[in-house]
Amino acid sequence: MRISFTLMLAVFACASATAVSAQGMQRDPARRFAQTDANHDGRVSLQEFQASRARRFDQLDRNHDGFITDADLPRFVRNNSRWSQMAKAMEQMADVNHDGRVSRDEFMAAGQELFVTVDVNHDGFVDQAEMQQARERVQALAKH
Ligand SMILES: [Ca+2]
Ligand SMILES: [Ca+2]
Ligand SMILES: [Ca+2]
Repeated sequence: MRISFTLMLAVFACASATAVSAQGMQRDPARRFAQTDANHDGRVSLQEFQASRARRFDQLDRNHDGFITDADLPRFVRNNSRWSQMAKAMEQMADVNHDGRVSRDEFMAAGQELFVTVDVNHDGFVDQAEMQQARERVQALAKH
């Protein structure tokens, strides 16, 4: 199975979102969108997207050493061979300098690439429909 870089990132983002909702927070995708849309204009700019990714990095870097490594992956990801395979492949692709861990800069650069992919009509903003489309692509992927 071949998976594109950006879809992989989306899967990883989705997995971490699931981890967050497993902790009883941010269950509702519409609410999650509203939280990312900081100025509440109904669309997410790159700036808003990256601000939310910066927060996500802090969530993912569970041992707070400034890098995302296997050790930071939630147990449900590590225990699921498909998820962990995807997460590892994502890490390898985001790990631009190949030091075996994903730094904040590498994570943010990967986020920029993800934003461009999700912004299907290339107007510089991601709206709810585009977000939904991205979610469906990830869900379809996870079923294979
Ligand atoms: Ca906005
Ligand atoms: Ca690295
Ligand atoms: Ca757009």
